[in-house]
Amino acid sequence: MSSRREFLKKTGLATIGVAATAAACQTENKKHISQTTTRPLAISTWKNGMQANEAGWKVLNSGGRALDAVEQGVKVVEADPNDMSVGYGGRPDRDGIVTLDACIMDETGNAGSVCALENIKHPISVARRVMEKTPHVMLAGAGALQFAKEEGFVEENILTDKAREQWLEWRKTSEYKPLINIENHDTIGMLALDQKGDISGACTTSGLAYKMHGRVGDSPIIGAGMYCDNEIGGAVATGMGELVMKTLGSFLVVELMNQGLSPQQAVEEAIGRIVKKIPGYQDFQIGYLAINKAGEVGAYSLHKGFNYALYANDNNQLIDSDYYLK
Ligand code: SD4
Repeated sequence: MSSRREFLKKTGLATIGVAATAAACQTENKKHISQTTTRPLAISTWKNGMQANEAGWKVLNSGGRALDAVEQGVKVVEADPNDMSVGYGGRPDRDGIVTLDACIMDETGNAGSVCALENIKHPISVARRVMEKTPHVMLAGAGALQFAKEEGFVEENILTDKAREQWLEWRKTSEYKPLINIENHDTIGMLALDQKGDISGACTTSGLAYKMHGRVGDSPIIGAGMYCDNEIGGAVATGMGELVMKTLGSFLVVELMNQGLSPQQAVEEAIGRIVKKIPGYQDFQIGYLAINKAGEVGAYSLHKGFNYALYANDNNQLIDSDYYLK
């Protein structure tokens, strides 16, 4: 056992979250207390996580694999034209092209990812094929599209009229100015713990609206937008990807749990790392979710306004995250 873990054990910090219930954590003094659930559980970023959780729960509740739950869950959001940060209906880059980033990780530590993928509605399923059918982890751009087509995915226009009209409006000024919680924060990151106790995660997005063509964010980067270790837990990130990439946020959260922190302590520490290391962090939103093997859950963001969906104990709930900048 590491000395850090021994220290945490001695001070009782490692077990501080164990007795908390989800209800108790909605109270004012929830600082550092992780919500405890029973398995299975599904947790997803933002309000659209509610529909992802519904689909994921069907898999989990019938004894299915966490990997299938997260894929089925995020696919619902990818197909939804009203979510303008993910898949079909996503906002384009500054040249009017929708480019998609996604990654997935299973309970064995296998991972797959695609980035800057065009014209495919379900990048998460392409990422899964990369994981399962290639010796690689990540395929980019034209190569990812070529692979998707070889695998039978159909090329289609995923730029909706609504997204195109908004982009044409934006082009009048071409001003790129992120607005906290509004610029493009509906990326879906999802984690699941199945009945067997296995953990998987998925993350999928069209990235920041009106980004430079070719820009890739944190979401498809294993360890940045999402990371799972089946012996420890999993984490997902949302928000301004550059800040998450510079701190390798999701890996950091999982590693902090490995050192003995609860999910809530770990996500707060990872936000603290951004605060410490990245000047100007106040101008951006970042949200982290984490789970561990015991079914404890953590959520934390830089700014007010991050919410997430937690499906546990047969109940799907939208919960406001605690945050740093009070
Ligand atoms: C990105 N992290 O491309 C994504 C955007 C996001 O909610 O999460 N939006 O930087």
